Amino acid sequence: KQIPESYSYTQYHPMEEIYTWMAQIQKNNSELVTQHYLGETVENRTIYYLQISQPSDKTKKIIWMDCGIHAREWISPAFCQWFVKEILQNYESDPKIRKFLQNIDLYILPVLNIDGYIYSWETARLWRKNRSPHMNGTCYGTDLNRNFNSSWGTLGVSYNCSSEIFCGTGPESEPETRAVVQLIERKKSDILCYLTIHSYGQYILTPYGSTTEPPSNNEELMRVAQTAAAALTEKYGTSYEVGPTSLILYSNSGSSRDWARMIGIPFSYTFELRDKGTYGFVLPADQIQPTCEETMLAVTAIIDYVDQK
Ligand code: ING
Ligand code: ZN
Repeated sequence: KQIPESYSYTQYHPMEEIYTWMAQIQKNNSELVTQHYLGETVENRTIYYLQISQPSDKTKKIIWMDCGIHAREWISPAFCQWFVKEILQNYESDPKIRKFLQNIDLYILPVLNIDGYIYSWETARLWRKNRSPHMNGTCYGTDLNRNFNSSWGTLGVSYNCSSEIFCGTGPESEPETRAVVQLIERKKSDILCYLTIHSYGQYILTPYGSTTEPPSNNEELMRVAQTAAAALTEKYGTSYEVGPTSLILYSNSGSSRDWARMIGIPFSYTFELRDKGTYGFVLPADQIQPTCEETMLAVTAIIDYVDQK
């Protein structure tokens, strides 16, 4: 497979370069990768996701992974790109990849909150939300991870548009949220697993964040996440905690992970990548490689498990 050779996976990239990267990945790997339109942002930028599919007539299950829902969590888009690179680079040599791709298509969204990501690069490094204007343009941004239709607006949110956790004017009020929801709703009977990548804190979070009532398959969800975390730790000793947000952190409503589980996707997890607060959102570029390597092991463990289902 052909990975654009000049692209550095150990640096953070501005959005323009990620757009170019996506187009190149599809062009160089056209038998495996398709770039699809997902929707548009508040500021009318196009959101794309990459579909990695081995050619065959079989109907396959889907694993969804989104990155860059929060603008300042730069390690997240870096991981989605790393993940795509690893799959393509190892496709020929690793029979495990070819085997799970017989049953599974990968849908990878490198950056959902594109407007926010650009704003974080150009104006305010620690910007979190999208860039929707409110109150006649006096305050900006909805927290996209409070905007999904999962007990929307009830817990761990704010109705004040200047808050970091402003949940929006209603469930799915934001075009970025609706873009994800429309695709996932259309494909949901085929989606086995929904992964959403954030930072920081070193957690694999299980549903739910909005209630302490466990999902029906809680035991299995926990067991798979524990296995994934153990695989991750084995690489560099990085410690991860596993559990439902509502128990190990604090409750919040409107997250994409809760929503995905609530509409019936059996496996739904939030990853909170490195670190535990030393650098926080501003994780130095020299940690991109080890972070992505260890996270790759966790995600692969989840894929391997759901493939056996
Ligand atoms: N964390 C997620 C957030 O949306 C979360 C998940 C929720 C963590 C509640 C802790 C408590 O806030 C990040 N980093 O965005
Ligand atoms: Zn986040």
